[in-house]
Amino acid sequence: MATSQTSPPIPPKYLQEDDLSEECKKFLSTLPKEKAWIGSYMYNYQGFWVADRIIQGVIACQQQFQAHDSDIILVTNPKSGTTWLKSLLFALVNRKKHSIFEQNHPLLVKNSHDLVPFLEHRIYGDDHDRNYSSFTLPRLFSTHLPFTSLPKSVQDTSTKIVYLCRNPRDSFISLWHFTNSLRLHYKDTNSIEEMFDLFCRGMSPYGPFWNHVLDYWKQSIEKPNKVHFFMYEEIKAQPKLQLKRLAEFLECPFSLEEENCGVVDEILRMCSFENLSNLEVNKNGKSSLSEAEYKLFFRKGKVGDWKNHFTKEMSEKLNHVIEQQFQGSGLRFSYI
Ligand code: PAP
Repeated sequence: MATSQTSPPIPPKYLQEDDLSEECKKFLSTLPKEKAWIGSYMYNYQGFWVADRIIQGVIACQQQFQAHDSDIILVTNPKSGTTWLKSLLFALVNRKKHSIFEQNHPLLVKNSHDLVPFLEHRIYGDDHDRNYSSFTLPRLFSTHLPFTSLPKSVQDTSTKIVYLCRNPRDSFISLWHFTNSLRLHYKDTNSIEEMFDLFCRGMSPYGPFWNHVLDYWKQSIEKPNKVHFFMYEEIKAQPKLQLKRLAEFLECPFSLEEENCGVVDEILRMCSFENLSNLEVNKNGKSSLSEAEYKLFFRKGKVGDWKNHFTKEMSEKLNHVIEQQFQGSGLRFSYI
């Protein structure tokens, strides 16, 4: 009698590990490895932790990406507000080309990850536009790469870097939820205790979290015209002020007329969690590159959700780590 055999469902692209080149697999075998937050393993490359699926793209962009003087690169630790700031940046920088009052503004039909690509999420040399030459100027990109691992041309040109930082407590909670949602394909989740331990030991994607933040923080002090450093919590608290500062840093300040016409307010409204998370593309769309559902990038969008998850012991442990890692830097994270 024939038995009916069902083959396991094909995993989404973000979980596929078999499309790595032989050369890359060989290289990975020489690196320290640790349990990954989503797939099988993450590897320590140039002092930071990165998933095997991404590493090929990281190396390719380091070798091949050619920055232009007018480029703008948004940098974040994962889950620090990347999707939000990509939207704000796109709306801000392209406001002459796409009026923020336009009925068919690109942000209404596309997720900001499709408008502002991650440098390391594509394999160069494929059939895509190799040097992003079809992009209009100024070109907008993003990356999670630590400062010392950026493609050299980013440092050698007048490319501007916008760094968004978030309270590590909330970044951790956001990351834990996000990676567990992606893991559902395996029908298992990672416990908060296990991932918290990895996070505190610096083993999170692109971590250690603190090294990532501190390197850009120092650069922003040394080169304030090159690196603009600000916090998710600051945008939440003073959105108008922070957006205007960002516009000044990018040398595209708002005119009085724009302010009077409500352009600043409309950009903030357009990019608000409430507006973006309710758009069709963000409710039902997914990334063509990774197949991750866009709705996963909109969870709560709040400051202080960590308090709903941390035990007293977790709080004390992370306070201690934060104190140790950031002491003397001048950087402060609120407990709110
Ligand atoms: P990424 O680094 O993987 O691209 P990222 O966009 O930084 O992810 O993380 C998503 C977080 O930003 C989520 O936080 P939460 O889990 O604490 O809720 C998400 O809700 C939040 N977020 C997304 N869009 C907005 C927005 N428009 N305003 C405020 N927060 C937002």
